[in-house]
Amino acid sequence: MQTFPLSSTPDRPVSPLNRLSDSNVPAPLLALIVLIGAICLAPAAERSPNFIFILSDDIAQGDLGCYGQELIQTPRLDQMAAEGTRYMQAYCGTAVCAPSRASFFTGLHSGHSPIRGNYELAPEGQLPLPAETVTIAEVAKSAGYATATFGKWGMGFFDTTGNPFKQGVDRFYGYNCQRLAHSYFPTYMHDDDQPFLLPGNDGQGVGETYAQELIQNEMIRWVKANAEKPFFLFYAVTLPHGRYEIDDLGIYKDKPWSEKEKAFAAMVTRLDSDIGELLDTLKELGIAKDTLVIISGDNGAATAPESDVSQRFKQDRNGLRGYKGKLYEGALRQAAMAWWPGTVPAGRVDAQPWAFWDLMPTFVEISGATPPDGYETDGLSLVDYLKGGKAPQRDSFYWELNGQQAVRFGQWKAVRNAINKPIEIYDLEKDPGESTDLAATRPDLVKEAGTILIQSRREDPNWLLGTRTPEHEKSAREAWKVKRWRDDNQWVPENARPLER
Ligand SMILES: [Ca+2]
Repeated sequence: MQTFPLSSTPDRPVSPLNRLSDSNVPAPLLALIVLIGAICLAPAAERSPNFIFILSDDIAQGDLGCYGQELIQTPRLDQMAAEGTRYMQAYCGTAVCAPSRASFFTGLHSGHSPIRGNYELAPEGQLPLPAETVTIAEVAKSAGYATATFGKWGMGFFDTTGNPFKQGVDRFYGYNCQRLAHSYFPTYMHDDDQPFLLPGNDGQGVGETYAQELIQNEMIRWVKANAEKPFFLFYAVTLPHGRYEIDDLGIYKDKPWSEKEKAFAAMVTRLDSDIGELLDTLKELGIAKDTLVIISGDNGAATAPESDVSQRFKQDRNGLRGYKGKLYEGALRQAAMAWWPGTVPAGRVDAQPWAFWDLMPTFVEISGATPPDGYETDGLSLVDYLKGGKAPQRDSFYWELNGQQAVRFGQWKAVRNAINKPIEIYDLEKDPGESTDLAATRPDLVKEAGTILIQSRREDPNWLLGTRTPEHEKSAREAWKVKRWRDDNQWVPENARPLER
C-alpha cells in the first residue's frame, strides 16, 4: 500500500495535536478537531496497483541467463527472476508480432481476436483494431488509470480505428508501424501522433540516434510523472528483434564473434539494463510494492536452431521445437516473469500453463475495474496464481496463424500446419520437444482435436481458415513496395519536427 506525505516538509512532520494544544480552543472542539485530523492523517485508501506489461520483441528462453544462457549477460533480468516468479509455460497470443500483442491488448486468443496475423497496410501501419473492441487500456481508463504505450504499436495507424488514442491509450511514443520498427536508427518516429526526426539516421543501418534510447528515456519520464496515481503501461520494447543494430557493443566489442552476433548479444543486454532501470525507478519512487510487472517475449526466438546466432549462443531453448512463425512450443512458450515485491513470490519457478489472453481478466481483478460494454475475454484471472497459488484450470488453449492451427488440451497438443495437412498429436508431458507424432495410434485424440480446432474460432472475413485472403496478399505487396520507395528516397512525413531532447 502506498501513502503520500501530507506535508510539504515530510521529514519534519507537524503534529496537529501539538500545534492545537497551544491555542485557546475549547476541549470538546479540540477533541473533534484532533479526531478529524487523525482521520485526515490516516493512510490513504489502498490504491489500485499499477500494471506494467513489458513485451520484448522476439526474446526467447534461450537468450536469458535465468533460463540457462551462459554467453549473453542478463544480470538484471536474472535478478528480476530471483525477486519474482519465472514461468516455463507462459504462452504468447500467437507466433508473430501484431496478433500476439493484440491478444494481450484484447484479452482474446487468435481464434476470436480481430487481429490474427501481421496484416500490412500501405502507406503505413497494420490492420487496425476495430472501434468496438474493448481493450485493456480502455479497461484501465475506466478504472481511473493513466495509460501509455511505449515502443512498437502495430495495431493501427493514427488515421484508423486502431489509433492508440482511440483504443484507450493516453500517451504513445515510438514506432506505430512494425515495418518502420525493423530499423533501430529510423529517420522518424512518433511522439503521441506527432512525427519527429532522429538526427544522423538514414534508416538503412547504424546511425547516430538510437531509437530505444529515446523510447526508454521517455518511458522513464512518464513513469516518474505518473507515480502518484494508478497507471497502466504497455512497454512494447523492440529489442532484440532484427535488424541487429546497436549503438554500443559494450562488453561484447572484443569477442571473437561476428558483428551480427555481437550486436544481438548487446541488444539482449541492452534490454536487460533498460528493464533494470525501470525496476530501479519503481523502487526509487517507492511504488515497487504497488506495481505488478510482467515481462514476456511475443513469439519465441526469431532464429532457426541451425542459424549462426543460435549456434553461437547454444540456445537449446530448453529442448523446445520450432521458433517464430510456427505453432510448436518453441514459438509459443515464452521467456516470462512476474515481479511484484511482497505479492508475487520471490524465486518461484513454475511450469503451469497460462496465456497472454489471461492478462485482461487478471488486470480487471487487480484494478477493480468494471469493464465497458462489449467486454469479452477468453482468459481466466491469474491473480491467485501470481500470488503463489495454482494456475486456473481450463479445457484448452488455442492458436492460429496464416492457416496453421494448434490446441493444447490437458497433456496433449495438436498442430495442423495447414488446412490440407494432417493433425499431429503430441504428449507434452512425455515429449515436450514434440518429436513423436501420435496421430496414427490415437485417432480418438485426432478426432477430439479436430472438433476443438473448429469450435475455438469464429469466422472473420479478414482471417480465412487455411489461407491469407487475396486482399491481404495484395495489401502486403503494396505496403512493402511503399516502404522500399520511402527507404530509397529518405522519405519523412511532411509535418515531422526536429527532435526535442
Ligand atoms: Ca515479434
